[in-house]
Amino acid sequence: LASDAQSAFSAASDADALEAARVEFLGAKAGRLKAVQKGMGKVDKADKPAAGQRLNSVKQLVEQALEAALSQVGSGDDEASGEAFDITLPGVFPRTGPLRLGRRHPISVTIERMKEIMGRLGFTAVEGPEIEDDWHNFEALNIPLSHPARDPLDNFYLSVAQSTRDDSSGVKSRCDAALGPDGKPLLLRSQTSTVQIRTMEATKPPVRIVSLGRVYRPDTADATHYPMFHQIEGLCVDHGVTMSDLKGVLEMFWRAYYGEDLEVRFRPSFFPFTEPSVECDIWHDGKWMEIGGAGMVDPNVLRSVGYDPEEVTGFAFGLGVERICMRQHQITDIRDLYTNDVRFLAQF
Ligand code: FA5
Repeated sequence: LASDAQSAFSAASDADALEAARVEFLGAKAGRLKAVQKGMGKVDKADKPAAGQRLNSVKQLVEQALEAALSQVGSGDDEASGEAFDITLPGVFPRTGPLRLGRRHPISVTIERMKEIMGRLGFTAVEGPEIEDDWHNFEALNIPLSHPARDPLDNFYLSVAQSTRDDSSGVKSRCDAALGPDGKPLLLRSQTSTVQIRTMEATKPPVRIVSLGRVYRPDTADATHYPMFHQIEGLCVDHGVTMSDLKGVLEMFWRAYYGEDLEVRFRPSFFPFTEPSVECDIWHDGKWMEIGGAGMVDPNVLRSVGYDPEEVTGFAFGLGVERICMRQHQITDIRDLYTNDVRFLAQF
């Protein structure tokens, strides 16, 4: 087998022929060496170590012969034959196959694009933590203790698991709620509105920020829902900010993002942290798809961060990044974005 391989490799006059010979002898599925390897199962137990050693040394010989032939083909006789070497030809990778370039995930591209557009509208990008405390996810956002949004069924609360060994009864495990410095439960943030609070606590008005990041909810996955998704949050607080500023900014954002006039509708809605509140839908796949909420920042929220609602007013919005990306690329199922099938992802 080794001498067959040596003759085949040295007879190969170009890279294609050498690759064909490599597949014949070293191919991972149907190579001749593989066939011998498969036959090892039938060898008597007593003969196995010797047969294994023999197989390894044959494999080494075949690989060395390939190496030598590769350097021959690689060194190329182009100069000798007078042919010019064309550096624009695709590379030949006899053993690995062509190397494929990776690309950025459509959600990452969407996020960068949104940041850039909002930046042009004067909004600075800021970030906030994904593990949040009760104050920033609920309390400061005017979400009282009794509000259903705090329900453990609607949030991923964190817990700390502890195992202790005790002489009489062995290992004991217990699971306790993970608590923040205020003694209240910590959770994975369920909305990026938390960043509104963190920003206002740290800065005096005027404020004009945008925040893009992951949020988590125990929603059952379907065509438009996923338990982890991204939101884009916008906040603008200043003297005399009105609802028409909100509509104007959102309309400019749509137009810049989609490069067209979009069918958008605003519906009256309710959020504890905005008053009045609206829900925003866009026309997608033959029906209205909800993409986010918005409204005028509730005076209680302004007070909770030490702002005076008599002095300043503000608007805020929070939109689902996946849904905006789906509308752009005509993606009909959000789950496709997270199955990590490269055949799907390579299309963007
Ligand atoms: C909120 O999260 C509010 N914080 C938005 C807001 C911000 C209102 C500021 C007012 C002022 P809502 O729960 O409706 O709102 O979520 C906003 C958007 O996130 C939805 O419209 C939808 O586009 C997206 N979304 C919600 N749940 C999911 C999910 N499970 N999977 C994918 N996208 C989702």
